[in-house]
Amino acid sequence: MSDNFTEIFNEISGLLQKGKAKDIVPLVEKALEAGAAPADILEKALMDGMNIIGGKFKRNEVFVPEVLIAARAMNKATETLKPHLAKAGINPVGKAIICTVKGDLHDIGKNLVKMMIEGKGIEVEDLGVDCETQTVVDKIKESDAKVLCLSALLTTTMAVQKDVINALKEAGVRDKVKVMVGGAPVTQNFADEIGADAYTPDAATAAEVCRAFYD
Ligand code: B1M
Repeated sequence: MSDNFTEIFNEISGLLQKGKAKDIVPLVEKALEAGAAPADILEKALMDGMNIIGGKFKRNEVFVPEVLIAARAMNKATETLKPHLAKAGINPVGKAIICTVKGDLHDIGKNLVKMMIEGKGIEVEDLGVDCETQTVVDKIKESDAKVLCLSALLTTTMAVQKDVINALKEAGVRDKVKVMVGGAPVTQNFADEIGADAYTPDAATAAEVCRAFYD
């Protein structure tokens, strides 16, 4: 089925790599109208493009400005996809909180995790990027959210996930929430080590595991 869409997916991936935020939205809409599955557009077109840019960034073939404009195009395109991915969820079954931890500005993965969780019928409050540990603790104290999702993309900031868990313990609210961790450098071993309730490698699995906490 997705083979029918290979050409348009490649085109979308190419536009993302060039950071063509304006051009990418109509093409995503065109793919949707042609019957492409929103999850396939996400994975086979957008994430494909982002992975290619990521590889080039790693090899010093492109630099921060190119990555930033690609990221902007990715965010525009995922905004277009959002209602289609969220269709499955009707009335929220509960609430979750998400953020990228202090010191970390990467938000594309977090936004995808948020979107996929929303697609499972869970209301998600987004505390944004570079989020102070104390802000997270205060939010957990006042909120009835059942799940806290922490994203970290840097080897230096994954340790902040541990700080958040420790701060929740110190504030006496650790048992109020299930803590889910993720992000490229995070592993199951690390999650176990810091006492997180769940680790998932990608947004789709994160949404499934998160939903299971409400069932
Ligand atoms: Co950054 N950066 N970056 N960067 N950047 C990485 C992460 C890096 C691996 C690139 C590289 O060297 N190959 C590297 C980290 C190295 C390391 O620590 N080991 C790196 C670096 C070094 C840096 C800077 C230090 C660069 C510099 O300034 N010299 C700097 C740090 C800034 C900061 O945060 N303080 C920096 C800056 C940036 C930009 C601002 C230019 C931009 C971010 C723009 C934005 O997010 N709005 C950027 C980008 C885009 C990247 C890469 C290229 C792509 C990240 C991305 O969005 N991927 C990245 C290289 C790469 O990953 N290939 C890189 C797509 C996204 C869908 O995937 O975020 O992994 P990801 O999310 C996945 C999973 O990880 C998972 O689900 C998502 C979807 O399936 N997931 C979760 C994420 N959170 C989860 C939470 C969960 C569960 C799953 O549960 C709660």
